[in-house]
Amino acid sequence: MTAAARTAVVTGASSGIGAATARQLAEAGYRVILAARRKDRIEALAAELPHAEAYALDVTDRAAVDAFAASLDRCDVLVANAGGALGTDPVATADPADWRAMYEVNVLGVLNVVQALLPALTATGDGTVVVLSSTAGHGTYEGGGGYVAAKHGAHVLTETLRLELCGQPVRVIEIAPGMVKTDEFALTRFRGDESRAAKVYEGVAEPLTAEDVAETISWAVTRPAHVNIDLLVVRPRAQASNTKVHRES
Ligand code: 8X3
Repeated sequence: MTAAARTAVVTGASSGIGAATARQLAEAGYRVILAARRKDRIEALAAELPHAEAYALDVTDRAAVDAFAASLDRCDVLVANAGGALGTDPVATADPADWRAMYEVNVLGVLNVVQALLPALTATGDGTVVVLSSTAGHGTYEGGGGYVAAKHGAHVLTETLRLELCGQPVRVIEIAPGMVKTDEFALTRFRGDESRAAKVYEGVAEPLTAEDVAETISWAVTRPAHVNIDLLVVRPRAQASNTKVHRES
């Protein structure tokens, strides 16, 4: 098997951590399948990379995910990155529709791609699942509510999967980033309100970049097959916990 034949699927590959991961796995020699809803974006990125293809996919649509899986000739690595936050409303007043949407993409979206691709991952004899959770999957913060609950769900899914697959040739890796400044995460959370989105990073000297996180993913994936990085928590130096961030005034 040549290095180029090894295939990595990256969901949420149209921007941010997903796009940066697609780039880095392509540089590492993988054939990369970029999956995301925005076809124009993934097609443009795929055109820049060696051995890359774009596939328009909504991970919350199970029939579409099954059709996607059926279209693949192989899958060695799955990076389940698609996810996101909606709002920072307190539990007392948050919109249940936001909670439902966050559970759909952050938990059921991961479940869908894992279930659909697991047979192919196992068939390679050396498969790797990477789930992008978050530090929100390991502790809470005020206003985090629905996102924290969903990311805890993604963390639990990942831990459970690792237990259940023990003895099979599939590694299960969780990457939990803290504050990452990407083009869209905070903007989506605040529904396009640029000034609220900018405040998330205000005074923080160096939030993580999508490339910083992609490097951790690429590093974990490229360890020898017997080495499973169970959980990698990565934050900027200025962030000591979900609620302690150093801001320069
Ligand atoms: C993003 C980290 O702190 O916004 O997953 O929840 S946080």
